[in-house]
Amino acid sequence: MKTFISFIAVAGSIAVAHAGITNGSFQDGSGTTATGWTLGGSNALALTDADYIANAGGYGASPYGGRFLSFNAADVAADNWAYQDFATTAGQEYTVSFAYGNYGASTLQTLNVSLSDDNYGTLASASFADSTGTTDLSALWNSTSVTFVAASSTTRLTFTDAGSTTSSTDLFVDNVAVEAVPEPMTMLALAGGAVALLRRRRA
Ligand SMILES: [Ca+2]
Repeated sequence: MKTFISFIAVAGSIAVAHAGITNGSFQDGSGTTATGWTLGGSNALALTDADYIANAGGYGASPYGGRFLSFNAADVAADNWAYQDFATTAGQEYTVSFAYGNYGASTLQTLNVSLSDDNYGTLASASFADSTGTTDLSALWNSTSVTFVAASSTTRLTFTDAGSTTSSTDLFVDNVAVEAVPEPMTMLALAGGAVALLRRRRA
């Protein structure tokens, strides 16, 4: 029996390496849809650089490919959202990284990010604000991350537009990725290797 449990533990740790977000750069989709994502509210859109350049007077291009997620385009109210459920291993720590930015006027934009388990219990949540707007699609991005510990085999990542200002300003999200945080023993092994290298250099 002990052997059987050990086998499951090893299988679980192998599965962690394959966890990930589908279509984290919003490149796959058609029109205003994005493969792997559920977009909701009155206006959460996966749009292209070309849409913005043609319709909103922007210039440049997203460094994360030609498509990205846009909230409150065309000055509609905030409260829109986008979510995706992805495979996780309970007890494993993960980091969700992404880029967000304020397109248009320099008014406050706020992005809420939450991770929830399969009972909709909140595992982590954070709020990101950007009050510096630009119409340069290549320059508006801020890269950041949120860390959480999974509690079930599926975790839901939700982005919500929490901005109070929507006139002449849009909130963008792109380059979403999830990675398992190495276990403490792995970190110790890596640190041990670094110390050994330093000792070798000094010798
Ligand atoms: Ca993209």
